This record gives sequence, structure tokens and C-alpha cells, in this order.
Amino acid sequence: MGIALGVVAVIVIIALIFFFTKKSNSASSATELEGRSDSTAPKGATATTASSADTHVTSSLDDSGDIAQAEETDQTSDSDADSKSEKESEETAEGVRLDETAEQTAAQNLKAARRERKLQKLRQGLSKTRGGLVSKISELFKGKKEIDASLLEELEEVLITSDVGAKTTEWLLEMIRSALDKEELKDSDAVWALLKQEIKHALKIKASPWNFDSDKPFTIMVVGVNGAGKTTTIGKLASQFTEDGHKVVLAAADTFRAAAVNQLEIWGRRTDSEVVKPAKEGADPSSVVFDAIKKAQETGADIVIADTAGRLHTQAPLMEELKKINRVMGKAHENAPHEILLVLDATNGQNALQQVKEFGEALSISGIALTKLDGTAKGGVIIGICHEYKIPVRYIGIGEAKDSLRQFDVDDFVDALFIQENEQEMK
Ligand SMILES: Nc1nc2c(ncn2[C@@H]2O[C@H](COP(=O)(O)OP(=O)(O)OP(=O)(O)O)[C@@H](O)[C@H]2O)c(=O)[nH]1
Ligand SMILES: [Mg+2]
Repeated sequence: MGIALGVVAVIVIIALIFFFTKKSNSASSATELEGRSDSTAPKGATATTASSADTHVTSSLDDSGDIAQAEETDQTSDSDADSKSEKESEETAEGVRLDETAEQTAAQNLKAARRERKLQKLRQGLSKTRGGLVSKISELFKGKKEIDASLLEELEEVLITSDVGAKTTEWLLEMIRSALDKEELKDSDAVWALLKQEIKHALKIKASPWNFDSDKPFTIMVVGVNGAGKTTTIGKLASQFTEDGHKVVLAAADTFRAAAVNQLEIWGRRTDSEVVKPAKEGADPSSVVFDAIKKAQETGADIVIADTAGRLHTQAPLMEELKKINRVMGKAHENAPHEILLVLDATNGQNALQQVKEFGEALSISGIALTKLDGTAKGGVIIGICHEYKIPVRYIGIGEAKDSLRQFDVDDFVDALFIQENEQEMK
């Protein structure tokens, strides 16, 4: 019995051992399975069988999902941002283009407005001459379709009385007659157009440009009769040259009048130009100009402008005095004077033509400045001067203000002069 009990006890113990061993094995295989599922099971399945490790994995998956999404979002927002910034830069570029275009348009408008103002002033400045010459011609042609001999006679009278000059008048009429003979002129409008074209042609005389950069100093000898406007023209020229950045020396070679020297000194102060004066009243004018050129050479000035007398208060004839100045300038600088500018007062009409002749006999006049066009109906003289003497008009004076000395532009001048009354009203 004792042995039987012992056997039963051993069996029970063995059974218990077997039972517990089996349980422990199944527990470890469950863990194994769970561990394996980490790597193989689909995300959702793993997430449902949550363990601490699973939670981490899931969270990391969630994170990566988020990251992916974030990346996606980032990428989307990046590409959004890219396209936005692209769009913005396109818009900016477009804006810059628009700004540039607007600026260009504004600059062009400003330029056009300035030019229009200048032309307007020129038209105003020429209003008296227009009244004397062009309006009369226009009046002649008004309503007339036929160009006959009597109309040509009337035209001749208008041209002569407007100081165009006999020779130039004859030349213009000849031109019209020959065009009529060739049946090239249909009506008065055609005559008007021909006149305008031929006058432009006569005024367009080739002039060598003033070059201030080579062969310094560039020297200008200014001559003309008493009161023509020499000193004023010199002052206006000095003003333009210094505004353009050139250094100017003025020579006060009208030595017999203290007032003439003073007048030039005032312009010297106004334009910041040095003025070389005579040592005493009545000193030799040519020595003043010589000293002025030497001064310009010493100081590196670009331009020397010499004022001269219109009438001498001595026994010496004016032309001899001017010839001497011309010679002495050549001693101070081998190419001087580079320009001999004859100043003519347009109000002198036919006398201005005579002055070109007289000064031209003594000196080699290279250019003309025609002043006071604003105050006369005799501006037609300019056509005669150019046609007869072939000397270029470089400047015209249309007022007393500093900016009233204009470089002569033939097209602007003729267009401003030949504007018809109805056109004028429209401007
Ligand atoms: N309206 C008008 N007046 C002008 C013009 N140019 C000069 N004048 C005036 O003409 C007058 C004579 O000018 P000046 O420069 O002294 O003449 P100038 O030739 O030097 O005279 P002299 O020294 O006596 O030989 C002055 O009152 C000037 O203001 C112009 O284009 N228009
Ligand atoms: Mg003078």
C-alpha cells in the first residue's frame, strides 16, 4: 500500500512537471510568434495586437506616415511655395517691365513736352517774321487755285519787302516758273510746298562741327557791327558751354569802352568764366586776345571767346583792327581762330546782307549768329544770307534770356516759320 501510494505520488509529480513544462513552452512560442509578427505582419494587424514594442513600431510608423505626409505636405507646400514664388517673381518681373515701360514712356513724354515747349518758343520768336513774310504769302494764295503771272508778281513783291533780298527772290521765282513750265505745280499748295522745300535747301549749309576736345583751346573770334548783339551772344554761349562742363575764358577785346569790358565781366561772373581784360582803357585789343589764349593754355581751359568792338573810337579802321586780332590769335595758337562768328542783327534787314559782304572781304567768316529775330518782321534776310553767301547760320537769337540763343536747326526753323495760320491755331 505504501508502495502504491508512492507510485501514485511519483505519477502525479511527473504529470505536474509535464503540465508546467508544456505551459511554459506554449508561453515562449506565443512570444516568439508575437516577435515574428513584428516584422512580417501587416501594419494594421500589428497595430491591433498591441504590445509595448508594437506601440513603438506603430508610433514610428505613424510618425513615418506623418513624416511622409508631412514630407508630402512639405513637398506640396514646397511646390506650392515654388510655384507661388515663381508666380511672384514673374509678377515682379512683369512689374519691373511695366515700371521700366512706364519710366520710358514718362521720359519720352517729358522729352516730347520739352521739345514742344522749345518749338512753341521758336514759333513765338518767329511770329513777327512769320507775319511779315509767310502770312503775306499765305494771304496771296488763299482761295487761288490758278497760278498765273500776276500771282507771281505779287509773290515777288512780298519776298522783296520781307528782306529776302533781290537775288534770292529772283532765284525762288525762277524755280517756281520752271516748275510751272514743266507742269509740276498743280495749285497754290504745291507752290507753298516748293517754296518751303527750296528755302530749307538754301539754309542747309554744311558747317564743320565745333570740336572742343581736340586742339585746345578752341578759339572763337566774335565780330559784328556796333549793337548787333556780340557781347550778349558771347555771354549766352559761355553759359551753354559752362553748363555742358567746359571751361571758358572770355577776352575783353573791345578795349575802348569801359562799359564793354564791364558788360563782359558780368557775363563772366554769371557763367563762371574767367575774363581777361585790357591793362588799361584803349590797350591793344589783339594783345588782350593773345593773353586770353595763353591764359587758357596755362589753365587748361577748353574754349576762348573773344569779344571785339563794333566801331572803333580811334583813327584805325575797324576791319584793319580785326585783321590784326585774327593774325595775333594765330600767333598764340597755330589754328586760331577756329571760328570767326559774325553776329548780325536781323532787324537790320538788307543791311545785314551788306555787313556779311564787308566783314567777309576782311575776314574768313565761318559762321553767323543772327540775333533779335524775335523783334523783327525782317527775318527773311536769313534766306538771302545763306543763299548768297553760303555761310552757315550757327545760332539764332530769339530773345534776351540766357536760353534764347538757339543752335540753328533748319527743319525746325522753316517748319516754325512756315506754319499756316490754321495750323498755328491748332498748336
Ligand atoms: N530781343 C533781343 N535782344 C537781343 C538779342 N541779342 C542781343 N540783344 C540785345 O541787343 C542789345 C545789344 O547787345 P550787345 O550784346 O551789347 O551788342 P554788341 O554787339 O556787343 O554791341 P557793341 O558792344 O556796342 O558793339 C542788348 O540790349 C541785348 O540785350 C536777341 O536775340 N533778342
Ligand atoms: Mg559789345
